[in-house]
Amino acid sequence: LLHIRIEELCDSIVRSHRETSQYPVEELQALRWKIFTREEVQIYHSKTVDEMWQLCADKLSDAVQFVVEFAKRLPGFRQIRQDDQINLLKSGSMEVVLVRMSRLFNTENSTVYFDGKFAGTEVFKTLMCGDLINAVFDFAHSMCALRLTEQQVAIFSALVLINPDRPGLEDRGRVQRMRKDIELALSHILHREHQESLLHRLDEKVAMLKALCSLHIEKLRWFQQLYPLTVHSSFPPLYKELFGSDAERPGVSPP
Ligand code: 4D8
Repeated sequence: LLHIRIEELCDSIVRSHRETSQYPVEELQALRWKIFTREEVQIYHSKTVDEMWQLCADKLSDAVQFVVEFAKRLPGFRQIRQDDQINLLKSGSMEVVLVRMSRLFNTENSTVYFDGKFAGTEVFKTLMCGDLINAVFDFAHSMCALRLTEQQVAIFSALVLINPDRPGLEDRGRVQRMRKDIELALSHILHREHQESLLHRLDEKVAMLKALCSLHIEKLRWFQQLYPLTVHSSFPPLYKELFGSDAERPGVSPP
């Protein structure tokens, strides 16, 4: 009986992932030859720092929107208190975006699908955060090396999001219970495929994700100091809501 329940949970998580993954895997294979030309890369280089940040914040915000939808479709997520749901998304949505990025990463030429074609690190030069971009690309390489199946990516994404260790959770117990089930689902599929060794390697990825997200926030703080008005007037509200400083975050008015 427990077996059937875990199977059902796996299927449900995979379905949520598939329905919100933006690009089906089959479609991705067909896109791999589309790479930015030198002339097109020049267009990105001719943008100003704040124009390029604006473009990336918009793209990232779109990707986050799909992760929010993924979360909402996970069995049990809607039963979590709303403030805890927001907390989990604030701390985990960027991490899931980066996990998802590995599906759109071509290790043969170190490019990622961005703005309609495959882009190398040079496309992001004008962001002025080479260290973040290099670290994100390194992470994508190391994720791809694990050769996860779509099912494994789906369940790992759920695991990243449903994390009872996030600071500030009000009802940690509920998140813990949901987490336990996802852990069971993950060990169930890994056991079935004789890939228990992946468990340890995925733990390493969780640590890398944490570091990448702090770096992203640090870069945003830096950018916001230089271009407060761009962030204030032009960045997507969802991006500000999830990653912005308190001053930029709407809805938390004093009593
Ligand atoms: O499916 O939504 O089309 C990255 C952003 C991916 C950041 C996006 C990005 C993705 C992080 C733009 C800027 C990953 C897909 C496209 C846009 C995730 C970097 C590259 C989605 C998967 C690939 C393809 C810069 C999409 C890390 C950091 C952010 C700043 C605002 C400077």
